[in-house]
Amino acid sequence: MEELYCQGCGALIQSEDKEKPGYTPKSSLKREHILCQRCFRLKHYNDIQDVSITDDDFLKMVSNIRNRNGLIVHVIDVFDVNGSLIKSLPRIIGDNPIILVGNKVDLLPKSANKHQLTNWLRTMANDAALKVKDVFLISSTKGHGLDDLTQQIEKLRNGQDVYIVGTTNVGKSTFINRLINQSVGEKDVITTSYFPGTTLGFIEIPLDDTTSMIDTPGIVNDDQMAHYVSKHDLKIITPNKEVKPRGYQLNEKQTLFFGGLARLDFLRGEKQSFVCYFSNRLSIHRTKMEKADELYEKHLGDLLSPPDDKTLELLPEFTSSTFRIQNEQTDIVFPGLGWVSVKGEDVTVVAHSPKGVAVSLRKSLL
Ligand SMILES: Nc1nc2c(ncn2[C@@H]2O[C@H](COP(=O)(O)OP(=O)(O)OP(=O)(O)O)[C@@H](O)[C@H]2O)c(=O)[nH]1
Ligand SMILES: [Mg+2]
Repeated sequence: MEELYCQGCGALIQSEDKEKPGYTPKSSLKREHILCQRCFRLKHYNDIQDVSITDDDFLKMVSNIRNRNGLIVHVIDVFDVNGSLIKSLPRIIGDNPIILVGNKVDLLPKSANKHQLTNWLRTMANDAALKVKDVFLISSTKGHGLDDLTQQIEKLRNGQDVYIVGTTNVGKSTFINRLINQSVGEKDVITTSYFPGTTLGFIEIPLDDTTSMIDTPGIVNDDQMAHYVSKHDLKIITPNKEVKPRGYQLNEKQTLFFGGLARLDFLRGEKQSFVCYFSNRLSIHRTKMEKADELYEKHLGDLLSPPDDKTLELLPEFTSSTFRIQNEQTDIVFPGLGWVSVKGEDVTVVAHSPKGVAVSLRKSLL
């Protein structure tokens, strides 16, 4: 019998085990385009079914690219660069050439300077010792920047296959859907969702008679906040439109809570502005540092929410790190949540985040 693959997620179609990827009832196998039950439910009910594939299985699958030839398009999420840039990419894709693509630019404030941002991404790639041929900024949902990128892909691929690679949820499948939509008019061919781990196998979209563009499953980065929150809370912390910067003039010994998922204490320094870039739906709460512990203990889950009850079960305890920032506009990054930008004329802050989601500093993005 011919092997069939789900058009939405790339899983091998089977009719034996409902719990395993690719399950499709026998009655649906006669259709021209086969969609597995999980994709069907995701598309029509936005309901995700967990599958029995481990992070390691995904990594192994994608690492097959090492033994193939093609152009690698490494898609990252500009709202979560630290969480989505894969530093170990060469181990996964061998010495194939790489184009770096910052997706979801529509989430950044319109005032963001695109040229500067592109250079900034190039620096981040350099710092991570990733050699990239070119850098692009796009929005797959809005369609921004796609023409320049596709032209460059065509030029650099040298008649070979193109692999779309990245951490989960950066928008790889949405990007390909956009291209399919532009070329043949069909919409939402590949399954996409705001849950991590949507694509389960390689999905080949023909570019010509002999070569394809290949969607791949997302590489899982354990540091990502997404693994510690409920589906409900994931929706709240994931921005879905342009993020409005929220500025706070803080005196030392004041604290900001980001829901109850992270906390920033302004320990020492002159009064100054802290500009916060988080999903507009995530509430920020200001308080005095001396009252912060009590507030957290009493109001985690209500005033300070998310976490909801489900997230509370998953969420590791807070750990804290102290940072001293001098003389440079700096972002304090809470991976997968957002960041706080400070001018940093000698500022000491203490950042609290769930254990495993490590806070870091970077030169300001905006
Ligand atoms: N705001 C915004 N959201 C986007 C963009 N591209 C994708 N998304 C959203 O990001 C989420 C993940 O998109 P997918 O295309 O499923 O991501 P993926 O990289 O294929 O994810 P996996 O298959 O899990 O690895 C969805 O909710 C998309 O709507 C974009 O350009 N802007
Ligand atoms: Mg996908």
